[in-house]
Amino acid sequence: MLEDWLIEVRAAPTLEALEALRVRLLGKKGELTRKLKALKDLPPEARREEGKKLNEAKHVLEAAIKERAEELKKAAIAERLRAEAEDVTLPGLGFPAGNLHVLTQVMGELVGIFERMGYRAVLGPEVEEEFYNFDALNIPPHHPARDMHDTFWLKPAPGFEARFKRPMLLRTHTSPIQVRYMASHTPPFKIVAPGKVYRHEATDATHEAMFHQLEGLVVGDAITMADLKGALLSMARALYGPTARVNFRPSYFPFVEPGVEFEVWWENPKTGEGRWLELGGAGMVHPAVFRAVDDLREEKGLPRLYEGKTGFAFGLGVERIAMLRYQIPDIRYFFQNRLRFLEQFREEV
Ligand code: YSA
Repeated sequence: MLEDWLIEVRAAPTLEALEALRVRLLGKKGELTRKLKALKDLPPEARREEGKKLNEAKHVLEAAIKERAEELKKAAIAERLRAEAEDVTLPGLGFPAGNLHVLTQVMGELVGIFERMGYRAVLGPEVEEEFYNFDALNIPPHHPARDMHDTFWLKPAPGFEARFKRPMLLRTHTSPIQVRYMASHTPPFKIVAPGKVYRHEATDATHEAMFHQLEGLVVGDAITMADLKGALLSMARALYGPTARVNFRPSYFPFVEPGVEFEVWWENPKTGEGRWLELGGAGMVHPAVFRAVDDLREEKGLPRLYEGKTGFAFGLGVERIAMLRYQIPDIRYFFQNRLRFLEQFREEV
């Protein structure tokens, strides 16, 4: 009898089954309990003997149930640990990798092309003084060229008037960097200056109120238009391949003389069709700009350096180059920050 019960106890599959078994054997109406209750009907001799046997059996059974309960509890914990374990050897999920904005990539490529030709890349402020953006570039007040650049003028916040010693604006082109660089450096030098520029213009497929330009400036002795054309041709070939050509059309910018607009012959690699694309303005640095720079240097107590120097400068729109390269039909796509657009320009890593 006891042996059978012990077998059952040790085989109880769960804590619930074990509890049911305990009730069945040791509960108020349990099998063993009933036997113990029945002792009173036995003659005294047999009662003592049977009572001893049954009480021992009860203790053995209780100990066995306790032992089995411990076993089952341990097994349950082990099972939970197994089920909830993290597999630290699994490879991670990984983060989606970001990528540089397509315009940042194109700007980097342009700057790299010029750096390989020995140019130094420099930056200038986006919040600029009227003097550098216009006056020093031979665009005096009321000059009609100011109308070509619809300007965002800045007003000082109350209490900051003292910081605005001269009228301030958001630069309308990267050309003010020419003046800033010349005022603090000794020629000869070759620089390019990439950056954001701002114009208070109505937006359409090819015009934005904020866009990017790349400025170039080379100053030295006996620099000519041929050097300018050579520099732009090298850029065009690096960008669009050996069939690229550069064309100059006479144009007017107050800070160059002669001034040109330059266009690049671009052949669509898919169709083989070619066309001229206007990329920007360029020319030979106007003597009035050299004079303004020397006046500024004199004000700062620096020697005049630019009389008799020659130089060329150019400025181009970066969006236009990117639009052409990737057949992007609308400049506004660059700045809408839609991932579906931006993710197309993931760099290979
Ligand atoms: C000219 C002669 C130099 O010696 C040096 C620089 C220059 C360029 C001059 N500073 C300038 O800003 N000329 S520009 O007004 O014709 O702009 C140059 C280029 O910027 C344009 O050819 C065009 O590609 C781009 N651009 C102009 N307005 C834009 C624009 N791109 C997008 N949105 C706009 N609103």
